Amino acid sequence: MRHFILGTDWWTDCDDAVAIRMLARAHKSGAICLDGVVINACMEDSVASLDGFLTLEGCENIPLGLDAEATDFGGKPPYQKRLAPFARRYKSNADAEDAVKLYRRLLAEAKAPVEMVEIGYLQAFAALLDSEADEISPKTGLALVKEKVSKCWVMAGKWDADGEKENNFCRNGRSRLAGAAFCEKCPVPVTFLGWEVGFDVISGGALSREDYLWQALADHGSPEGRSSWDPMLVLLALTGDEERAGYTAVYGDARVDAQTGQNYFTPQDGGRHAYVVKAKENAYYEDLINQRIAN
Ligand SMILES: [Ca+2]
Repeated sequence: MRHFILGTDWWTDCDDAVAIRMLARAHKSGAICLDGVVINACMEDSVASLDGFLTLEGCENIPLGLDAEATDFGGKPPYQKRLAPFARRYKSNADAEDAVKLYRRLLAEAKAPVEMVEIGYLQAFAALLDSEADEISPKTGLALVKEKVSKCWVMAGKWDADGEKENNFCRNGRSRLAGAAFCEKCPVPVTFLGWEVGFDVISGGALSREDYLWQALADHGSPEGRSSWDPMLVLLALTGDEERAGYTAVYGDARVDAQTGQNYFTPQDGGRHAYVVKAKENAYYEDLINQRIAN
């Protein structure tokens, strides 16, 4: 059984919700185990709305963590107000475990390799890498990741040219520093899926109008479907292999400028980083995502 920990901004956009349905369904069917979810952008209803969404998806026992200091991303997503009343376990942000503590606890307890799926900002992951020994584990965060994590799948960056800017790295000072630190320090293989891959792959428009996931897309202003950055990253992670998932992987070393958030890539055989380039038509990915989220 493959194990995953998800990091999500669960913020103003709705593609996280599409992606989380895909992971939740894979978890519920027994295909994978979703060990926990960390929210890395903190809004008034972040935790309650995610608990509400997972409850509606039939996944009521997945632990949630939050970076409660990440209140500086701005925005007011209406979909969260709509989902928060469905919360059962986590009624407010205060009910969630600290993001780094949850990462550390899940990794310390892990008996099998864990794959990290990141579809938001990287500051909580970067803080994990910097974390020291504590009551949860005598190991540093870096050592825990090295020992327990087999692979990171990350939606971030724009890789079709050097010096490009993408939201998950560039949003604010916190995300820029985190992107730079993550690329520099993460000790295990990382595959990035960039902005250029997902922007013109549109999913979710065929959902039933009675579906609360469709309502989240509509609340975002995307009733006919939304760009598929996060769902494509999750589809890639669930497939578990870049080529089988319909991509060409370019290996090398990724770098993010800590001041500007611009990303750079130096191709190199055997590099610890990769970014993916689509090898199929957009409809290929759209159909697979829409099948996985359909009622
Ligand atoms: Ca996201």
